[in-house]
Amino acid sequence: MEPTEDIREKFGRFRVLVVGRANAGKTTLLHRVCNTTEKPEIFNSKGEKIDAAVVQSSLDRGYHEITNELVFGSNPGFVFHDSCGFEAGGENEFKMMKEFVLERASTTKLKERVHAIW
Ligand SMILES: Nc1nc2c(ncn2[C@@H]2O[C@H](COP(=O)(O)OP(=O)(O)OP(=O)(O)O)[C@@H](O)[C@H]2O)c(=O)[nH]1
Ligand SMILES: [Mg+2]
Repeated sequence: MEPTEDIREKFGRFRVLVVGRANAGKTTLLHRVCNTTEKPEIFNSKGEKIDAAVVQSSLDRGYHEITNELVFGSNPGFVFHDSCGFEAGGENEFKMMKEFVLERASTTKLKERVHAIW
């Protein structure tokens, strides 16, 4: 077996964190790369599915829980963490992102690690 296939088997799904300025188009980009207009399935950090209606109102406001996992049916091999954009002068979003990255960069479980930051 090729080494890359070997490691893919270990982490199962590729985990990507998306960060950037508020309103930059991060969420739109996720839909584009997955080539879909469908709504992603959203799971909380415990892996429990979240009711789409509950998150919709918060999605409209551009607020996203960084620990939530977004999975598009068209691309089940990818898990996305869609972070809340950084507003000028808003330190809180940046702080939450930093904490999340620090935790997920050091976890020994390859499955839970953030594999790429976009
Ligand atoms: N003109 C133009 N508008 C875009 C583009 N990408 C996204 N938009 C629009 O920009 C707005 C913000 O897009 P989002 O994808 O919600 O941006 P976001 O980075 O997820 O925003 P936050 O989650 O609030 O930080 C929406 O109204 C999009 O329709 C683009 O490439 N060109
Ligand atoms: Mg967004």
